[in-house]
Amino acid sequence: MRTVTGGRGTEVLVSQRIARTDGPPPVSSEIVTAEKRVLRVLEFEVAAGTEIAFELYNVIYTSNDVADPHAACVADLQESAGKGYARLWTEHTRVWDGIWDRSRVEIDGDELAQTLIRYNIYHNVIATPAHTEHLPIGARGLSCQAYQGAAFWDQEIFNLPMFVYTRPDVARRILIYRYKTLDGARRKARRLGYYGAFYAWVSGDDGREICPSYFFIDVLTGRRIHNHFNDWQIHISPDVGYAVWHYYRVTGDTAFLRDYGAEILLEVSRFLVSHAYFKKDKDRYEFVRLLGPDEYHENVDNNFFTAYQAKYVLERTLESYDLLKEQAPERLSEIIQRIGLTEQTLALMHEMAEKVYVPHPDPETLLIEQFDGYFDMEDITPERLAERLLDSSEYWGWPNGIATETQVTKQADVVQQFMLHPESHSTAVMQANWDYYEPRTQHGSSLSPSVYAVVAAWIGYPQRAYDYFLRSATVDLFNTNKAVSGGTFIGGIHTAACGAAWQIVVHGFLGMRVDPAGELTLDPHLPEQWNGVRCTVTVAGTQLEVYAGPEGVTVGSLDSGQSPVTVRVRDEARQVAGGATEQFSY
Ligand code: IFM
Repeated sequence: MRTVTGGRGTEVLVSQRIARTDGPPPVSSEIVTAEKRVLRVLEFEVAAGTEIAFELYNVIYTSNDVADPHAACVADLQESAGKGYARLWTEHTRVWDGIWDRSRVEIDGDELAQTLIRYNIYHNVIATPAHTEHLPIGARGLSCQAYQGAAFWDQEIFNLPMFVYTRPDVARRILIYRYKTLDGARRKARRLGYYGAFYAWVSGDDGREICPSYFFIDVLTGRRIHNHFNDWQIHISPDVGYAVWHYYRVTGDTAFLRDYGAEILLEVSRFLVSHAYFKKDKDRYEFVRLLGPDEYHENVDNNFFTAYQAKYVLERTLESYDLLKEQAPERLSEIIQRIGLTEQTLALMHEMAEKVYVPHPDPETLLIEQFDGYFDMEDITPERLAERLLDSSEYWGWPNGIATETQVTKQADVVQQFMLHPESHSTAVMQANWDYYEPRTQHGSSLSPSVYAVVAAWIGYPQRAYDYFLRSATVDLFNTNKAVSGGTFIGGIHTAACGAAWQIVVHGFLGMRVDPAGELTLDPHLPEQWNGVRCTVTVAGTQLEVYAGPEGVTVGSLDSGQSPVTVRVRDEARQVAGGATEQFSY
């Protein structure tokens, strides 16, 4: 069956071969088309009381995959039927064994958690177009039409870290997708009066912004609500820059930085320079009229998360600029010429990296204000606020939802920054802010519980972390997230939560990360239900098996030909040589 999509003319071929395995072929075969259905009708002569068996071979290709989907379908069908079911099954199992070998997470002592982590990793894998540099990871994967298979920041911040540490080749391809969609991001920046790259909030395959301005309706009046996810949620651009650097830090892939990453970083920083305002009286740069991750509050100034991401990415851009200047000067000049990077803009990047305003923790309370004026708004819990709803499916956010004038946040925002930059604040600051923001967070986004889980594991709340792990990892199993909000269907598999489950276990409970100096560090804090956790990760090209138990950590390099890796467990750092195993006691 051949069909062509209406929007972009993508050809989709679905082909099938059916063979009876235990008797004569059908006496007739006919294709019947009915409204919205194409049926194959087969007729067999079967003696009463007997069964018949078939083998069905199905092949799907689109013109996104190959130039001639029809030829590819026919060739694959022939090859598959030639191999037969048993051999195909063996080959299929081998591929999956390879995937599990690289992304294994085993939780000892908790079958429920083991099942959940496996289920979530599986969904993160199947949502990811691992084979191509041309497609993003959809926020709902391919599970339904919500969000049109398009990427959000979910891709870089929630789905990708698992691949960075387990299948860096896949992470690289997904980041190259962002490189290939730079033109779409440049067009969006220009359209809105900026320069550089303003990535799409909802990015289709060519990077075009496909987030509508009217996403929800006011269910009380039936009128459309104008949200600004697409033009004010600017953190998407530094989030992509953050992921570029994170990938580079964990893999050491300088060729990627040279060929793709540096240009993304420079274009994102050009955008940041063109967006910020310089406040002369305060001698600082500010980002105003924004939405941070908490989407209930639009049109806010100095959102902490956005400002921190911007500063971090400006600094990393300048670092990669210097790196290219030293190691690949021709490539750097080529980028500079092509994107029109002037000395003046470069100087502004330096100045901004120093002078961009990032809200600080209050010296007494240690609290960080989510955005200007947040602490002055009505202080109420989500549960009490919900009593004000006139209709249970009302949208809570901007411009006139029930949360807009209150401190109730849709999802982690300040705490989200801690998850991405664990080295940026002390445990005391993280704990004070977790304690403050957690009771005010409604978790109206499936992204939110995982963030609270990861940070809870770091600040000495392993059981709270465990509860949030269960909540995040079961979001689609128990249908705990709303499927319809403000009249819009947003159900399906929440792929960000699937990717985040891996992060909760590995980054959260094992405390694993590659620190700015390039060392692999571990600081496990397991919940009481778990005896130990074993996982496989790849750092700087070296595959490692890590086990954290009650007495300590074991790190083994899986091949003697691999380069040594420096591993730090709490205060003790050691080299793990190729093929060797090191034990660290607490
Ligand atoms: O990217 C998220 C956003 O943070 C909250 N609303 C849903 C989006 C897609 O998952």
